[in-house]
Amino acid sequence: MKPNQLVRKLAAVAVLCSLSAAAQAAEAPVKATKPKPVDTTIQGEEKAVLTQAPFVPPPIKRTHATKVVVSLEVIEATKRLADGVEYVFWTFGGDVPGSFIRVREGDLVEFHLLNHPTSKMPHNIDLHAVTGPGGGAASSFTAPGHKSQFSFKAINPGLYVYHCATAPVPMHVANGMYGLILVEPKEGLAPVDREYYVMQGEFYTAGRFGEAGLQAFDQRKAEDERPGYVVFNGAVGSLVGDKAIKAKVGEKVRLFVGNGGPNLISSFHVIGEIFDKVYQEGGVKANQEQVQTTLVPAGGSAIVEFGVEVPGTYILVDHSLFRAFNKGAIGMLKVEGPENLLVYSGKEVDAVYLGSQAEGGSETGRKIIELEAARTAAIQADEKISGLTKDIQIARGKQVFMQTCFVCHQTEGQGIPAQIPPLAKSDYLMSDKDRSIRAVLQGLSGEIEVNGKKYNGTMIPLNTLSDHEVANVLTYVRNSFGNSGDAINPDEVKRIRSTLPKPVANQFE
Ligand code: HEC
Ligand SMILES: [Cu+2]
Repeated sequence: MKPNQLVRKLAAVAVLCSLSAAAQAAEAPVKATKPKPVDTTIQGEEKAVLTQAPFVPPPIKRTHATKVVVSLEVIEATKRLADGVEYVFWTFGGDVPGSFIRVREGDLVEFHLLNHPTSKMPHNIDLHAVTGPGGGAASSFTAPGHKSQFSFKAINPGLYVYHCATAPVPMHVANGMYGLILVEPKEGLAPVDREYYVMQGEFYTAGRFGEAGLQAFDQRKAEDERPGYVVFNGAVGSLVGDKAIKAKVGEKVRLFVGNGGPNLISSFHVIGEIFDKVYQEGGVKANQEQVQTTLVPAGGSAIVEFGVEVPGTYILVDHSLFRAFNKGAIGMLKVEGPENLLVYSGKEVDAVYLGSQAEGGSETGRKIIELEAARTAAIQADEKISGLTKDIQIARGKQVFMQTCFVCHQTEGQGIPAQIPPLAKSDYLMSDKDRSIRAVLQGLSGEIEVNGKKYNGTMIPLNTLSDHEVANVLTYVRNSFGNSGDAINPDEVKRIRSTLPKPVANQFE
């Protein structure tokens, strides 16, 4: 190091020391960090520019390594997943995917992870760019309303995924806790005209794709790898319509493509384009040319580059096509400029091709959801229709009866003398709704009296039936075999189920 560099470095250290001393004085006590050996390759210090998808921080012009301070805030926020559909996202920087971080090979990254005081969960970060146990996870574990700091040297260039690694890890990732960090090689990347950030991820919602309202995370669907949504950049329509990424004819486009998963591998494809170069799996070597579709592993990435020769709309998809057309994995690149009839002559048909997904975020989409909600409300308020609802329950309940109950109670509910009590014209059944619900959920044993006759047998608990099935089958028996009564609502079953002790077999779930 030259003497003037040394002076500059010492000055920077002095400024930092006074800064951190001031910060410590002003805020709650910070746990002491270990003294670090001095890295003489590092010159100066800068604050990382962080961007939200689809944007990427500018290329690094520096020709030396520096200390880069990254401050990333974890925020848990309810946001739009699709029109009329909301989800509680856990985010790095307020959005899914997390903020894009760009550093240079050899840089020293001082990482500050802040967990917003309104968070309900602790979080941390595992950056695949880190060489060290857990990729920073243990050093960055941060409770709500706290912040952590650790440093790492970006030894390996490449495009890396980062994600939360707090237990249960898959759930944190499924809620949107992933993003990309680019460690530019020392010599930089070849210049292009446009760079964009596209990251795929799946969401496991309780409701099906498009089901309106706030959607809860569904652990079972996540285990079964059956997402309701597969999307680019955190929501259906993030890259559609006026949110499409843009380029001009004759330009070269580079996409930094990530996949947060947590489960699915993406078959990334741009309809109407061929990737001139692919940096497979986010490495620094363009190791393949003229590629139609490239795989992006869960927890991995790829860099693709292509020139755009013809104006029009190019559709980004996961070429597992039901994900694209039925679960949201669609984006758009809009290219403007003069036609090039030598390369392509024809008309754009994307509006027809995309159907309703072309309307992402639009007025029409919202209107349809409002009208549908109004229709549902009107149906529920209409007595004629709610009467029909009871008939539907009875019909469904009959199916349950013929599968589950009739073996004992017999097809006409007549029971078996001295062994199985009748449900037909049963005073015991009709006199107590809650007791009949409990009989099905919990089973029934001990002496009972039905229509003046005593029974002392055992009915097994049928608690694997859903709330709807129990409500339907009891509505059926209460309105068949000479009985007539009101319907049983699944909510009543739910309420009673919640008061019962959990069956032994399920206690260790
Ligand atoms: C394995 C045989 C068996 C099955 C299956 C069974 N039950 Fe029962 N059920 C009984 C027995 C035995 C009793 C009497 C228990 C006692 O003596 O305490 C009973 C009692 C009842 C009673 C209270 C007595 C009455 O007659 O009103 C109701 C209500 C009832 N069962 C409903 C159902 C429904 C609904 C199903 C199907 C979801 C069902 N049971 C399935 C054997 C069965
Ligand atoms: Cu987390």
